[in-house]
Amino acid sequence: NGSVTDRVKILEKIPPVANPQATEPAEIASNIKYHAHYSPHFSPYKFEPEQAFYATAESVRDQLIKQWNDTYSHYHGVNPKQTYYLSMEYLQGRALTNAVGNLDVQDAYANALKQLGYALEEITEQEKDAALGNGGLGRLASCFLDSMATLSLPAWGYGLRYRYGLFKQLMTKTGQEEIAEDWLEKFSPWEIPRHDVVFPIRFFGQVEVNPNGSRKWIGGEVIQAVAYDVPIPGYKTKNTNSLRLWEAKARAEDFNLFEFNDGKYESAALLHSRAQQICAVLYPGDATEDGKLLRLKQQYFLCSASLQDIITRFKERLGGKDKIQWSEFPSKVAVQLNDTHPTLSIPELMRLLMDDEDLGWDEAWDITNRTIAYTNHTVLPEALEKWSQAVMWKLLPRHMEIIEEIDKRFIKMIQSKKPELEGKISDLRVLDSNPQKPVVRMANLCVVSAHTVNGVAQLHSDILKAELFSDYVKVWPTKFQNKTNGITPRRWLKFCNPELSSIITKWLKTDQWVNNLDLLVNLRQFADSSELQAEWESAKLASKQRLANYVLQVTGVSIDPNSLFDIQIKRIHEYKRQLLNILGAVYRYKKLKEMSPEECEKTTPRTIMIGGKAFATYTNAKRIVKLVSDVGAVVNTDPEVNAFLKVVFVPNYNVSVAEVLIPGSELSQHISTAGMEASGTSNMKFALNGCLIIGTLDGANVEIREEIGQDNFFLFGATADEVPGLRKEREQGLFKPDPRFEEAKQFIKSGAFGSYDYSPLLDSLEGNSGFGRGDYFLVGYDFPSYMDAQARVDEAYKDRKKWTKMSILSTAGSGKFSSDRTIGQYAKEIWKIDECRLP
Ligand code: B1H
Repeated sequence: NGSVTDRVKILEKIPPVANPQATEPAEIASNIKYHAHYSPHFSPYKFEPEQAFYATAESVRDQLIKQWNDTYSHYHGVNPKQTYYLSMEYLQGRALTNAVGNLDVQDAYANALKQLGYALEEITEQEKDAALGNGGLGRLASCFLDSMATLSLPAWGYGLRYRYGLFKQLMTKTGQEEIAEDWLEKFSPWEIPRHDVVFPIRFFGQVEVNPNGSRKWIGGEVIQAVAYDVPIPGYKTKNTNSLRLWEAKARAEDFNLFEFNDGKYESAALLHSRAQQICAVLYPGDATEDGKLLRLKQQYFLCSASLQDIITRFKERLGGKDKIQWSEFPSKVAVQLNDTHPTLSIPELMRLLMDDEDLGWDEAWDITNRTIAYTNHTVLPEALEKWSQAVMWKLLPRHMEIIEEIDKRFIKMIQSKKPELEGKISDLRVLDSNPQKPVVRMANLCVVSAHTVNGVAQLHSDILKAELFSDYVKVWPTKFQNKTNGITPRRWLKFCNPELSSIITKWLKTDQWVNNLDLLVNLRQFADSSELQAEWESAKLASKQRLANYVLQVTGVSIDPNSLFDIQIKRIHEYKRQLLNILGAVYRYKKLKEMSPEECEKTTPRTIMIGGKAFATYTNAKRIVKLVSDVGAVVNTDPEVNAFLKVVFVPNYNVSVAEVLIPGSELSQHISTAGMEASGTSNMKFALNGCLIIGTLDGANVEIREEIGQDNFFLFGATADEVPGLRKEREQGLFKPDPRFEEAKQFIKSGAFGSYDYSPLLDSLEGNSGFGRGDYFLVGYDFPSYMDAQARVDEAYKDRKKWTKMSILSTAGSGKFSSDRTIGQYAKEIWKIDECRLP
C-alpha cells in the first residue's frame, strides 16, 4: 500500500509493451502497463487500485477478444445449429476472477500484479457487480452462459444493456432505501460496442394492407438497437461465446435541429429521451399505465433486435446461396425463452417471416414452433404475465393481429381434435376476452406456440403438468419436460472457495471435478477420515473468519467464528418465509433471556444472518427487512445473551456478497411454503460448499435431499400436496396454533424490538388478514416442526465430527447440481445442438 509516487516508481521500471498474447508474468505486467498508458481512461501518473483494475481488465480482455474472434469464425465456418438464450435478466456479478480463472492465467496475473505492487485480490475487489437481474432467474441465465461456453456449445445469450441495474440497498433507520446503482459510472471493460450491428425497432404505428392481401406494419416511431457484446469464456476450452446486450439509441435525423435552434430543447430531443428510457432501468415499477407500457417496450425491444440479428446471421451463414431455404431455419436456430418475458419473440418471428420474407402462415408457424422453446420459472399467479389487449393494440398492432390469429387457430384445433376439452377453451386460449379487462396471457401463448415447455426442478415440473398446464398435457402429451436447475462450479466453488477446492483436488487426486462435478461422489469414501475432517474444518474456519471480517466491515457487528453460522439469503418474499426465520430467532432470544447463565452456556451459539432485497413497492417485504434489523439491534447489544445469539441483516445482497457468505456458511435456510419455490439455486450453492440445509420439501430441495441423503438434511414442514387442505382448514377456523408461535408473536407485539408498527406483518399471520387469506404461507402451521428441526440442528452441531462428516457428504452429493449437467440436457433434449469445439 505504498504512496502514489511509489506506485509510479514501480511502474516506471516496467516498459509498456502491447502484447495481447502475453503468458509470462513480466510480459503481462508490460501489457497491463501498456493499457494504463495507451488506452488511458484516467489522468496520467495514477496507478491506484482502481486504475490498476481497469488496466488489468483490458489486458485480460485482449486474450478474450482473440479467442472470441476465433470462436466466431469457427462457428461461422462450421455453421452448426446454434442456440440463442433470450432473457430480460443476467446477474453476471464481477468478471475478472472468472475470466482469469477460466482462461487459466490466475497465477500469471497474480504474479504480474505483484511486480506492479498489487495483490490480485485487491484488484478484483475494485470491480462493480454487473447486476442486470433481480434474483435466481437472472443468476441462472449467467450460470447457463458459463456452462454453454465450457461445454463448447454454439450458444449465445441476448439481453438488455440497462444503464441502472438492480438498485443498491441502503439500510437506514426506517429500513430499506433504494438508490440507483451505476455499474457503468466509469465504464465496463468487458463490453465491446458493435457500432456496425444496428437494427431498427418500431413502436406504435398502423398496419397497411396491400392489394395482394399482404400486410405491413408502418408509421409510429423507430428507435435503433445497438449491440454491445460481452465475451463469455469457457473453462478448459478456447471457446468464448457472446452475451449480446442491446442498447436503445435514436437516429440523428430524429433530432429536430430546427426546434432546437428555436429554443425548444426538450421537444427537439423527444425521441432521444424516449430511447434513453428504454434501457434506463431493470424492471421499472409497473404500478402505473406508463410503467406497464415501458416494460412492454423493453420486452419487445429485446425480442425484435435479437430475432433480426438471428435471421441476419442465418442468411450470412448460408454463404451466398441465392435461394434461402427457410425450412432449414429450425435446424440452424434454437431460441430459448427465459420465462414469458421474451414471449413477443413468437409473434415477432411470425411477422418477420410473413411480412418481410413473404412466407405463408402455415410455413411461418411451423418454423416458429420448431424454433422456440419456453422455460417456466413460477406457478405464483401474480407472476404470470398478462398484458392488456388495449395496450398491445396501441404499441404493437401487427403483433396483436398475429396473436388473434394464433388464438383463433388454437380454438379451431381444439374443437376439431380435442372436442372433450371444449369446456376448457376459455381457460386455455391465448386471449382472455373478459370484457372487464381483456388481456393476452403470455404463458398460454408460449405453451401454444413452443415445441417444448420445461419446469426448473422435478417437483415444479410435476406441478406444472398436474395443475397449471394439465389440460395442455392432454393436447400435447410430449411437449412438457423437466430440466432441474444447476449452478456453475467454477464461480460457486473453485473461485469463491479456493481453500475447500484445493482440499477436494488433493483428496480426489485430480481437478477434473471442476468440469465433471459428478466426481465429487468419490469424497464419500473419505467422509470418516479424521485427516480430511481436520482439513475440511480448517478451510471452513478460514472462510468463516473472512465472512466475519466482512460483516464487521459493512455492519459494525462483530460475530464469533466459533458460533454456528446460519444464513438465509435471497429476495425478500412472503412465500420464502424470512418471517418464519426471524420468528424462530425471536423465540430463541426469549428463551435465552429466561435461562440462567449456566443454561445459556449449554446452548449452541448461533449467528443468524439474513440478506436480500425487497421490491421497492412490496411493503410487507420491506417490513420484514425492518423487523430483522430491529431484532438484530436489540439482540446484538444485549450483554446477557449476545455471546449465544446474534442476528445480522447483511445489506445490499448481491453476487459478490454471496461469494463471501456461501463459503462461510454452516447452515442455510430454504424454507418456502411447499409448492411455491419453483427450484431455488442458492440451496445448490450452499450444499456444494459443505453447508447443511434446513428446508421444506420444495423446489430443488427435494432432489438435493435425495442426492446427499436424508440424514444430512434437516427437513420440516407441510408437503406440497398437504398445502391446499391446510389452507382450507385454516379458512374454516380449524387451525390451533402452537403456544411457541403465539409467544414469539406476542413478544414482538410487546414492543421488545421497538415501537415500529409491525401489525400489518403480524396480522398477515392471523385468520383474517387484510388480504382475506390469513396466513396464506402457513408460517403458523410450519412453526412447530421448524423449531423442532432447529433443535435437531443445535444437537447435531455439538458433535463436530458428525457435523463435519455431514458437511463432506453434502459436497459429495452435489454433483448433479452443476449447470453443466443442466445445459447438457437442454442441448440434447430440447435444442438438439452439438458441441462445436475450437481446435
Ligand atoms: C423466478 C421469477 C421472476 N421465477 C418475474 N420467476 C420477474 C418472475 O421481473 N419479473 O417480473 C422476475 C423473475 N423468478 C425464480 O427462478 C424462481 O422463483 C426460483 O425458484 C428459481 O430457482 C429461479 C430460476 O429458475
